[in-house]
Amino acid sequence: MKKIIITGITGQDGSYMADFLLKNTEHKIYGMVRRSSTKNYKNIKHIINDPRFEIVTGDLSDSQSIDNIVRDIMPNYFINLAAQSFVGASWQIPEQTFDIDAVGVIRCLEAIRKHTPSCKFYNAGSSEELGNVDYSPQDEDHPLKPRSPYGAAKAAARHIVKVYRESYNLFAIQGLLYNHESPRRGEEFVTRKITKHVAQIKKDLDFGKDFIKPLELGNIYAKRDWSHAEDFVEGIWMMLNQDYPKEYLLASGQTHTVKEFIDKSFELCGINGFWVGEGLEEKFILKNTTNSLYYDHKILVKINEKFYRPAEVDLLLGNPTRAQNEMGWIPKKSFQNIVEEMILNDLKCT
Ligand code: NDP
Ligand code: GDR
Repeated sequence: MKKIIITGITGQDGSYMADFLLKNTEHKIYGMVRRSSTKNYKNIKHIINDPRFEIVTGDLSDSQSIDNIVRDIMPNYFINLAAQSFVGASWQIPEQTFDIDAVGVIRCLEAIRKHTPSCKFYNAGSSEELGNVDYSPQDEDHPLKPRSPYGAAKAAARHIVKVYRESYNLFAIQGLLYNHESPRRGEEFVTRKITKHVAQIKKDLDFGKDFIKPLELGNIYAKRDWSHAEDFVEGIWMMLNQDYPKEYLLASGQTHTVKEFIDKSFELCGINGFWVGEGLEEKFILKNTTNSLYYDHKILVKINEKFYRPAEVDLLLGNPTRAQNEMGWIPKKSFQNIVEEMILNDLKCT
């Protein structure tokens, strides 16, 4: 039985990674949580009593805690999925973002180098490192051109992972992962924000509520390459189990605007509407299909400047051919499957 440390266990990817490893391996999983006044174990409540799962306390901003955890556990794998992961917030808290997402990676690498250099290390890289892209679809050779403090921190982490790999002969890699979503996605990310709100609108309409609160968004013309998080944790495990450390790009190979995601969400809820206006005045309006004056021309979506970013990444589209051909990675879930699963989940929850 091998020992695996997963950081970011309470988040989307960390919790799916733990599910995948508990199901498909015999290994013992140590999920690292940081201290908080209220426990946020929603994504891991179903595994908390599994005898092969154990919670350990640490924080990527605290080198001593990382060092102690690695020294005490002596893991065979260290999967670092913890981060200040919200791009939009990285302009408000740039120092903290860099400390966790870049310097935090040095803290992990140092602990591994000192205590267990044979441990395989994975760090969560991001398409945000590519930022203002030169060409599409992007591949593993695309230059790093970040547009946010978050992207810059992940790009710095990529360099330091390479430096430790080459200097100390560590199995240390940083995958290049495009957007991936699921019902466990945090509620401020655009996909979950949309599915949660559209599900609420659906319920309000079904129950004949008078006031429908519009969904307020920023740049709905941004294009993203969306996949399902479950497909990606499998890809991460494949990357970690090669004979030699090699970094791959994981993506769906398709791109969609935020607006297309909104349209698909309403369509799946059976709500008809139409777009009017431009720029800050653009709106999605309910089409009256019930002949009821009551619902006519209700605004379902509108633009709010406050959700625009100081610098935007307009288009992301990844080419996953290398991961597919060389590792045999085959993603299972389509764009339609993802939106459907998230909408159904939010209809149950809201
Ligand atoms: P989430 O935001 O869902 O999870 C982030 C996790 O990091 C949470 O468990 C959070 O804990 C933890 N964390 C934050 N700060 C610290 C800290 N100082 N010390 C220890 N833990 C901390 O992110 P995802 O699961 O979506 O993403 C996983 C990783 O992949 C991240 O590194 C992200 O940047 C990267 N990534 C994600 C992509 C995506 O589309 N999802 C795409 C590309 C990269 P808490 O619950 O206490 O806040
Ligand atoms: P992203 O994800 O920045 O790609 O980072 P997010 O869902 O936050 O934004 C995607 C796009 O939608 C636009 N957008 C809005 N975004 C949010 N959050 N809220 C809004 O109201 C809104 N309106 C429009 C954004 O401007 C953007 O263009 C995610 C994170 O998981 C990162 O950790 C990860 O590294 C990258 O994906 C790949």
